[in-house]
Amino acid sequence: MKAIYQTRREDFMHSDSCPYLTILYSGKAPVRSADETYRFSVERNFYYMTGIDLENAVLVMIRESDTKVYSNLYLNLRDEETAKWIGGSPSSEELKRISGIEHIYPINLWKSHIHRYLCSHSFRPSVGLNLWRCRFDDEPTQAHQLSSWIRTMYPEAKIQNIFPSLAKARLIKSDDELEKMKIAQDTTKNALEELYAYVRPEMNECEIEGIFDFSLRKQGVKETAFPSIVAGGMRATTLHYSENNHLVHDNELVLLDLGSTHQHYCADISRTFPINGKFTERQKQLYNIVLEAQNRVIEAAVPGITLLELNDIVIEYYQTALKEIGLLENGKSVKDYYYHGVSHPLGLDTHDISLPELEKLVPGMVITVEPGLYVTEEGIGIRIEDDILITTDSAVNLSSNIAKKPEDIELLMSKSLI
Ligand SMILES: [Mn+2]
Repeated sequence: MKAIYQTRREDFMHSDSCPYLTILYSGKAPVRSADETYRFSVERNFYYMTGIDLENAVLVMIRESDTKVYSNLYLNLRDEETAKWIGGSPSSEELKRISGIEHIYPINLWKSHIHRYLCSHSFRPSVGLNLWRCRFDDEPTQAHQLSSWIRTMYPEAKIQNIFPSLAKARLIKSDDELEKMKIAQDTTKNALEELYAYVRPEMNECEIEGIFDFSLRKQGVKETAFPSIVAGGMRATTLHYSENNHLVHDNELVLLDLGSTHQHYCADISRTFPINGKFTERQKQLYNIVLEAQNRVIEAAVPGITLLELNDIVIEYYQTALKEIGLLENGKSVKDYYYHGVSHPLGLDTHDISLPELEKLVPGMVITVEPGLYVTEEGIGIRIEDDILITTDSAVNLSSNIAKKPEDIELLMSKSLI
């Protein structure tokens, strides 16, 4: 049977305007201090094409013909001496089995190999590199450095940025990817239920975060999708609050924005709950407005609609709902209480690879739906976030098992573990 990654590479290399040669790096762990590095996190496009989670590796894909794609993997398998210090690496048989790549070579050979491809053809070779950078002042990546090297050494070669093609490919999730995303949902659900049964007033946010992490570890999950947000009371009105080190007092709400992973596929869930296990009437009133906004967006999430249009649904509903409860007085408008987008693509990255022109829903896409409401004058921040699969019919809520009705959350919180 063909490895799924082999089919993926073939589909990618045969897609429209794909270059003759494509190179992806797995990346390496950044230096932390002295001889320490941060934990390695594989470059997701490399992982998407190989299923291999090792640093300092290079994938070279070559489109030999309209039907044939050659893939070479370059990396150093650890020798016995290195293994004594940091453990062994998977065997080349294991790497071949996972990735479907037949040709595995030591890393020092890869530039001499591409030299052959770049020099031995009558046509002008095109080389695909991922030249994307998040911010204009980010350091050049290995791909940028390679691009400069190729431009100098092989001026006849044509460099092509494959970021748009990668975004298009990763946007639509295969069944295999959806399976992994569902597992990340399940472990998130279990950890949240454990958290609900454990929390108490006067608990520190970092302890609450610790319960979530501990539950994930018990389920064999080492990696969260992103640093968890655990924000009590007023702090929940800071969208990307990251301190997680304050006590949460009786009668306050806690906003959680967190997620588990499975083989790097992310869950991204927000839930808001009362630290003492019981919503006040006012908290419930505000909470139900957010919940209703979320339901409306999920219902509208069908192919053809844009992420911006989904956000307009929230704003339009809030115009009426917030007015009814007296929040839109004294010159206040919806944007004083809601100031972010409702949705982003989700996958191997939490804010998954995307392009502005791809922000129109198509079947197979997974997006978050996360309206919020931030009432600073009352010290209340609420966000409810689920992960949604777009299909040709109605949207499928991948997080539907994770409690979100106030009464369901209260029930889980009444099951005390201590
Ligand atoms: Mn999100």
